[in-house]
Amino acid sequence: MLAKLILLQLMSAFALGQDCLSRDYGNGGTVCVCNSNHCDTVPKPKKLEPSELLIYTSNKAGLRFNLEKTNFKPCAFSDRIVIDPKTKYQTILGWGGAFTDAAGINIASLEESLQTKLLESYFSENGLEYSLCRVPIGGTDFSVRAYSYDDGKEDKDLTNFKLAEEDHKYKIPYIKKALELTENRLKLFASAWTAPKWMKTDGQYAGLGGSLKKEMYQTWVDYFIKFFDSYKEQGISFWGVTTGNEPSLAISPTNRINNVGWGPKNMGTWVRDNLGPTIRNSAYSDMKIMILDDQRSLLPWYADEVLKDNTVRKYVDGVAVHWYHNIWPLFWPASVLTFTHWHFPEKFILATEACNGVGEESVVLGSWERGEKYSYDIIKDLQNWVTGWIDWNMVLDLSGGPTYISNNVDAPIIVNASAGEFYKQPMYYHLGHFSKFVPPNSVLIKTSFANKDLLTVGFQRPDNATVLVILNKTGKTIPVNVVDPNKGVAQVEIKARSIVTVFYYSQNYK
Ligand SMILES: *[C@@H]1O[C@H](CO)[C@@H](O)[C@H](O)[C@H]1NC(C)=O
Ligand SMILES: *[C@@H]1O[C@H](CO)[C@@H](O)[C@H](O)[C@H]1NC(C)=O
Ligand SMILES: CC(=O)N[C@H]1CO[C@H](CO)[C@@H](O)[C@@H]1O
Repeated sequence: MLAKLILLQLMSAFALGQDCLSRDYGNGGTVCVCNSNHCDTVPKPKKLEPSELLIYTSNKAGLRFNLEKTNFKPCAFSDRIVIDPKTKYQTILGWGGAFTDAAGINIASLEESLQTKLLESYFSENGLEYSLCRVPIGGTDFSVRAYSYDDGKEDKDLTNFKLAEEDHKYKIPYIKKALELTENRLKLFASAWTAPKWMKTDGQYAGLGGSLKKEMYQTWVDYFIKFFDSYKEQGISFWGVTTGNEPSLAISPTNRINNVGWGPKNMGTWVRDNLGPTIRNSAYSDMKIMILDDQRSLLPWYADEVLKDNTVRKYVDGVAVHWYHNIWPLFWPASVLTFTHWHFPEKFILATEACNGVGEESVVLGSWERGEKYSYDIIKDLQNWVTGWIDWNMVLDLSGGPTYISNNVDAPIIVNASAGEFYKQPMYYHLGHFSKFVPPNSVLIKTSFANKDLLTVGFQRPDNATVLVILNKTGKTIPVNVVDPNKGVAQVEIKARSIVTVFYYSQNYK
């Protein structure tokens, strides 16, 4: 009888997607363990009655996408979140992470059924439904060696250009799996770290002041096109490209990350004379071109300088920003993103890289605080016109690698290959509270809320569902009233130290 009861409880937990196999490493939170027999999932929201709304909660105490249901009622209370579906802001492009060599190496270290569970955790209908991912053009600091696709002597015609072993073993197979799992809805954008040494002024992958030789401006774009051609041959096409990862690294005397340095003036010239016209006249003419791909602290200045030339402005679609202002949070408020939006309202702003563990302990298993840092940053970005948020390495090992320059950091999924397990960190759930419920083409809507202890952001989805994501970093549970002028009022309890997604269909839903 007892066994039957437990079984029943287990079954209902599974149906609700509450099947986290919890483990506490003593770091202020828990991970969910996935092994060859088990991995927690989160189903898509089901059809609802017009008056119903769903509340998904993950919290420090161990809930993961815990589902509760409540109803709108026709009267109002105080302390409320008021939805204003008529006031609309930016349209969402997507959510995701990066297919680095390190991610692929860690996926490959698992047996095949566990590899599938891992990719499903990010991409399937029962996972986070990632929609927009980054693919490095060649190696990054999260590779096991420094390389480009055309190493050796100068080769201006790129006759020796060739994808690396890493592409064939660690990127292409998993990108194809992800495309399959999303029924090809997954969009990809590419970012290059370093050019071949012979294209660079310093003849190195990561030297101080290393930039592109002027006579290589076109060759570097031809190299991008060869990369797109090579991936196309493998059945993989790209939605976008950035001007290159973190051009400002080249001004740091201690930098060890392979890169190409760009000041805004030269970047503008290169986009105007080479990257822009070549892409627009290629087989990839619709590809989105993003500038910067670097720290928020360079805004609004850097974008102002690059885009002040109208020809450059015509070629560019968006501005890509990284999250490492979180290391100096006071100095670079998210409002610089809004200034950039005001200066160039037709350009989208996309957050293209983020991770915890820089300059601190690399991997902290179960850290709820690191999850909160993700959702806090996402909400602040969204409140300042950002259209999507892309994580860094999707998967790392227990040491936060591999990385050939020992630049170890944290990731939302950590693999323990010897145990045949992987661990879903709180960061995975914090990002998932957005990616799972806010598909591309959702639009930000206004939400007004007086309670300073909660951060809130609201969306209208293309299917006319309304989604609210609410972060409570306080140690107290906060009851709130969700007020929709067309629906009524629903009471929702926002648990202590939690991230909550509220989901319901608006009156326009058919
Ligand atoms: C990883 O797996 C090994 C082998 O089972 C085990 O000894 C070790 O404790 C695991 N590490 C963590 C952090 O769980
Ligand atoms: C969403 O609302 C719009 C406007 O009322 C309507 O035209 C559209 O058919 C609705 N879509 C769905 C999926 O209900
Ligand atoms: C959004 C947010 O972080 N709100 C609050 C969460 O709780 C802490 C501790 O009480 C507050 O300092 C934050 O302002």
